[in-house]
Amino acid sequence: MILHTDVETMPREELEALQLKRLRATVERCYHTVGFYRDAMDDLEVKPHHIQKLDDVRLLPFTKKEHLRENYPFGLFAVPTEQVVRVHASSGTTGKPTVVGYTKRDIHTWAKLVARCLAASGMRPGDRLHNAYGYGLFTGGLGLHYGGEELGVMVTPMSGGQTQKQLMLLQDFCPTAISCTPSYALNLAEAADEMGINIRKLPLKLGIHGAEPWTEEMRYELESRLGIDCVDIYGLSEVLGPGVGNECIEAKSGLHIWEDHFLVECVDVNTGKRLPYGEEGEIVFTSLTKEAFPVIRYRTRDISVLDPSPCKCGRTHVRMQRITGRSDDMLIIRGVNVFPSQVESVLMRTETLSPFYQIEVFRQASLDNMVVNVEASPPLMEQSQERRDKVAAKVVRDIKDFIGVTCKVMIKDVGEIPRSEGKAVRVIDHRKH
Ligand code: DLL
Repeated sequence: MILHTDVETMPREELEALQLKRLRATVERCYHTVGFYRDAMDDLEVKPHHIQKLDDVRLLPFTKKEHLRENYPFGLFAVPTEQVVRVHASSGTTGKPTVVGYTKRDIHTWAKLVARCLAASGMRPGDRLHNAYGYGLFTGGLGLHYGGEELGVMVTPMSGGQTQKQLMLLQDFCPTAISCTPSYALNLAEAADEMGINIRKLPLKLGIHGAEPWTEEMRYELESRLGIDCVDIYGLSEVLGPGVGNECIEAKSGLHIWEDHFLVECVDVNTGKRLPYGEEGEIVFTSLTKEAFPVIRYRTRDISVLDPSPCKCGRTHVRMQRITGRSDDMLIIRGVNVFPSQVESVLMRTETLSPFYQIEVFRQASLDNMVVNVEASPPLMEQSQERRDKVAAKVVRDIKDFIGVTCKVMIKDVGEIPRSEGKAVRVIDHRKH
């Protein structure tokens, strides 16, 4: 393993001592510079000096997405705006976006953390990165871009879309790695097939995918279609952007959270109580080094499990299993909790289907109905309607067996499901309209 920094293998005791020092400084600063944090702590009668050990983080109030909205645009900044050199924003589906800011030092810290992610993914100085994450208010494009430059790789700032041009540059610039959402990687693989381009023959050897939930089955699909290794990268604008955690290429089993910069907890979605390692819950982060936009106990709504077991790569930072989904994307269908990623797993294990799918939810006669739209694979397209009906019936049974919900499966023709250029829209919930 080639480490980007020694801190990645720091003994836990030392790492935790560093975290405590940084936690105390962050809480002290938030209390004295951000009215929202001071009020929230005063309400709970917690003062910065109450934080004596790491576990005392539990005493602190949670921060939620709505708090960011209420303080739009710059109300949670902990430095004067003159010291902020960059803002990003995540588009809310309704109303105002949530805005985050970075000082010069934050931008540098971010670049170093993304460089660490790229190194953990297997990239080295001298490699070439084709960056197909969107540039703009979204953190993906610029986040990966600065990280690549920091590591010393040649970055192509391609952004999303223009799929044919992407394929041309993949052939001409010979990148060794591509960064984009997994759904866009799939879109590229399909377009390459259509254009008769064999990506497997190119020097490309690595895909760095995240920004949306994806499954092991999707990893397998992408790895085999593109002939590369694929690793998971995680982050969210409120906490940093990409670069909060990354899988290591050695184990490809869970994302190492860079704990020298983020204190991570897993809590019960309903009660907010801390869960022991190994139990599934909502991931919560406290930033330890952010200057412009520190967060205290930010509720991500991302559902996962923390795994402290030693990793074969030698890194000591805790691993977060792949995100199952967001609590707000979880569908409750007649009392059964369903994440789109669970449906994805079932679909992708069905050979006669293609990996393009979308879920629709309706309410009819006060009952929830889930319809899974999925495309036929090209060979199934050639076959009779009867054969398609049989495949659909099998998927209905598999979804009932694995997820416990009864749904309808509609097998569509190739090209009927919209292709993603960034974060795929997996669910259309007609109950919300
Ligand atoms: O998606 C940052 C990012 C860019 C991460 C590029 C990785 C690569 P936001 O737009 O704020 O930031 O969305 C954050 O996306 O809370 C998760 O729900 C989801 N997400 C991000 N990474 C993953 C992942 C960027 N690896 C939200 N697996 C997060 C599953 C992910 N979901």
